[in-house]
Amino acid sequence: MILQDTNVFDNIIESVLITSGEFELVYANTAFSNLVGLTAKRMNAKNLAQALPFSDLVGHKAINQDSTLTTVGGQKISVQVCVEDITIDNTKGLLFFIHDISVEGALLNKYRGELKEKEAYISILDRKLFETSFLLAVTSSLGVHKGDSPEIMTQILGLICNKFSFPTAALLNVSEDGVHVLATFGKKSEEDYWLKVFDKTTPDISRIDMFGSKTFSGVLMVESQNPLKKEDRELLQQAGGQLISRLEQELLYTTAIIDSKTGLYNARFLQDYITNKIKRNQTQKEMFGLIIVDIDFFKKFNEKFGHTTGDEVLAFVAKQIRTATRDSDVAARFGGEEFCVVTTKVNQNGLRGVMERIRGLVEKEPFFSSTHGLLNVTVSVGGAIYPTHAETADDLFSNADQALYVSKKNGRNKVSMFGEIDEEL
Ligand code: GH3
Ligand code: MG
Ligand code: MG
Repeated sequence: MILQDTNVFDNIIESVLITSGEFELVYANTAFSNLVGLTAKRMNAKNLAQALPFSDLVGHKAINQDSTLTTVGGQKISVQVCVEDITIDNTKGLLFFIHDISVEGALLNKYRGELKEKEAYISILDRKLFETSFLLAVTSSLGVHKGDSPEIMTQILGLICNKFSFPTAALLNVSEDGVHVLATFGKKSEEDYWLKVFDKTTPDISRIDMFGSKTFSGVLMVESQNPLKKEDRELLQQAGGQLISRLEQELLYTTAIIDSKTGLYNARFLQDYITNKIKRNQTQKEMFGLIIVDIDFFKKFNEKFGHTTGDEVLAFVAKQIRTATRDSDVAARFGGEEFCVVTTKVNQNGLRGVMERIRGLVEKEPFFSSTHGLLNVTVSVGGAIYPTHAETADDLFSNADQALYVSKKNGRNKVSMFGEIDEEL
């Protein structure tokens, strides 16, 4: 079998090999020579047999076969081989087209790997974006609403339902007193429903415990078709933590400024309030009144009926003061059985009206002690006006107190205004 010195396969990129039926070299192009690492001279039947698994290739008669070529250096190269029977000068031979796929395969694997890595990275970024925007929304909700817990809680539950596609959610508070529903959102708004499912293991209700301090711990409950994923649970816990610490702050603040026996502000709050009011009002000197209310013969309630009844009297008087004043007025328990009220935008006559209303409401409404029945309670009241009667907080308190003293001196259950008491003192 003889082939002309030059032929069409000489300069093509693919490797071409022509052998006799016995796999003896008839022709190999440069590409094949380079691929296998054999010069034309060394391309004998033995070397070729080491390079290509001829029996496998010819036996299968497939047009394209994946195979492995072994180079002279022993390196294995993945190839695709196409075998054809040919006849040259009446002699049968074989034509092999050999395509090196090792580089393509390696590249494909490399790109597949990189693509996977990028996809994983994109999904991590997506998640981070989701988490950050969610937590940001929670933080800004907490920032916008100052001191209005129910509204904040509902809004944050709404945010949670919206972001996680939950149909409904609730926030509960667990304390020594038991379980309380603080807020709900979505289709289940009845408190009873949430209290019922609180202890039960219900497949579509997930419970996320958010521990606050000893005094406050919260539970977020959400309805979701699938069980919560670990990362979602952690994210909700993080958001819940923010909410809880806000509620705790509010609770601490409330405890710091509210008198627990009466629910009115405490003395410290009132003093700060008046001091700041005067400081802010240096130029305009907008008028406001200070009223001091003192329960008459309060010691007797304690002595005759005990401290519990005494405390009930305190709560009763506090309630009457709240009823007699406007929401914008600031009412506080100032000492044992003394109360103060700051009324803004009021003149002397107006202030006297408020004082009289407080005194009258305490005297007229019957007070029933839980253990001792109907008791008579009266209060004495004194008032002074800023800046008419005093320009400092200390003077204002002292003047209102002097007026109160006059009410006491004049027989109790009375009302006196500082500006009108000089001649009486
Ligand atoms: P007056 O008409 O002159 O005001 O007589 P009073 O008895 O009301 O006045 P006094 O200031 O002599 O007594 C106030 C009493 O209030 C003394 C104290 O034991 C009692 N007290 C102070 N704080 C509390 C409290 O939180 N609860 C109770 N039950 N009593 C208190
Ligand atoms: Mg007193
Ligand atoms: Mg008293």
